[in-house]
Amino acid sequence: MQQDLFSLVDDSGLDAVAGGRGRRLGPGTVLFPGLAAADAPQLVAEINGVAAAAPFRHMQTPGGQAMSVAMSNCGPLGWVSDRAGYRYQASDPASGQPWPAMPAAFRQLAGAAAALAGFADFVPDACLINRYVPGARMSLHQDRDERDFSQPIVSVSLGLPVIFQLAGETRSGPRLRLPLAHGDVLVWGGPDRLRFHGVQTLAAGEHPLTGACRYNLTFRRAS
Ligand code: MD6
Ligand code: FE
Repeated sequence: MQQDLFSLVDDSGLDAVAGGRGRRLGPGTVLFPGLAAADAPQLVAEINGVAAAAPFRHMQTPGGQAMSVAMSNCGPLGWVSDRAGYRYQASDPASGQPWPAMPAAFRQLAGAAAALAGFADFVPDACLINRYVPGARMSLHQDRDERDFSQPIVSVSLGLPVIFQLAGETRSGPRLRLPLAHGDVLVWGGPDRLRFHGVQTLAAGEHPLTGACRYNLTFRRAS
């Protein structure tokens, strides 16, 4: 009863998920503002550890252009792009070595966020780490290099804020412009799994934990 009265005066209750910790943005999309903020110092330390073994690099698109976002990976599989195309592979092409192990804190955060969004038993086997500096962007794309589209994706933003664009299953049509800030976790899957999305150009700034950059962790079940 209390709940019903409250919802009359607070619209935000209508799309609340997981006791108000998440906000539903689509049938399979939930944003958890600040969910990773408390863990962020540890997450950034783990990123630095991964990057010591598998340094950030600007991969080439299949068309031969260097991407503005610098990338690394951890976990059994890593996402790579080069003239041959996009794919997942178990070794870092820069070193020939396996990607660094996925830190337990990464796996736990991804599994917990997916569960809060209603995707039970998500066990990622790939974590792509994106590093954006001012001027970097990611153009509109679909994530479709994974084998099983019934598995969700968990995306964690750290450091400088950015505007994330969310379209439908075609490039054209209306786009939601979603600000993503430090510690925000976005989970999507189910009917939203193939939505087009992109990241607008990062603006200059300084973040106390990451300096002049934004990191994004994208957790996926690739195999
Ligand atoms: C980024 N993220 O936020 C890039 N893809 O830097 C993605 O491309 C992405 O955040 C699928 C699901 C969530 C994402
Ligand atoms: Fe993506």
